[in-house]
Amino acid sequence: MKILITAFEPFGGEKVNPALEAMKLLPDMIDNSKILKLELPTIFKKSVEKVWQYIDMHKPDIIVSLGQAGGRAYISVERVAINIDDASIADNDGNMPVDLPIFEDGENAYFSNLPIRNMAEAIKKAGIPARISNTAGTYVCNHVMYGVLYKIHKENLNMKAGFIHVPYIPEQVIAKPESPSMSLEHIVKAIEVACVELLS
Ligand code: PCA
Repeated sequence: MKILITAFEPFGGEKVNPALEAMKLLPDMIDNSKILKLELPTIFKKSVEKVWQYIDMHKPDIIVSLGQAGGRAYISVERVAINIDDASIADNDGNMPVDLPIFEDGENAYFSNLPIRNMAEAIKKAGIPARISNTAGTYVCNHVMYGVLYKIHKENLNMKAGFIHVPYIPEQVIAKPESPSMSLEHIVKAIEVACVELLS
């Protein structure tokens, strides 16, 4: 099996993206499965184009995309991606789409086809706060989750895909100490545990 992990570059004025830092620390193999890693630009369209190209070239069995959800205190295993781009801040290329469908010919929403309940439970069992989230937002993370699931549906690909949002890491909240954060070690552990679970 090949698991593709994607993560985004920093955005919104942050110096790091905890999802990207966590991806870098993941091992190259989990449970006999090869872990492929791809960094994505935090840019509408370009991010989806890049992951589509990679999927066509490397044909992973499973795609787990990661992103930062600043303000959340727990690992969020996302249930659903919706067909809307609605940005409240510009992406890293200055785009700020409002109320626009991602793909005119796509469904209103696609559900993750990963075992999200088991993944969230496994992360909690490892001692790390986690829950299923019913919104991946309307920014670039939802855009990529939607774009990958759209491709899987349209091309009838035998692939599983989903999205995990992670909290800020402590160094990001020094100037905003009311914001929750989680250690990078816990975030990495949570993703590893989630991968082991979805392979089981
Ligand atoms: N989080 C943003 C986009 C990139 C990232 O890591 C989001 O939740 O949409």
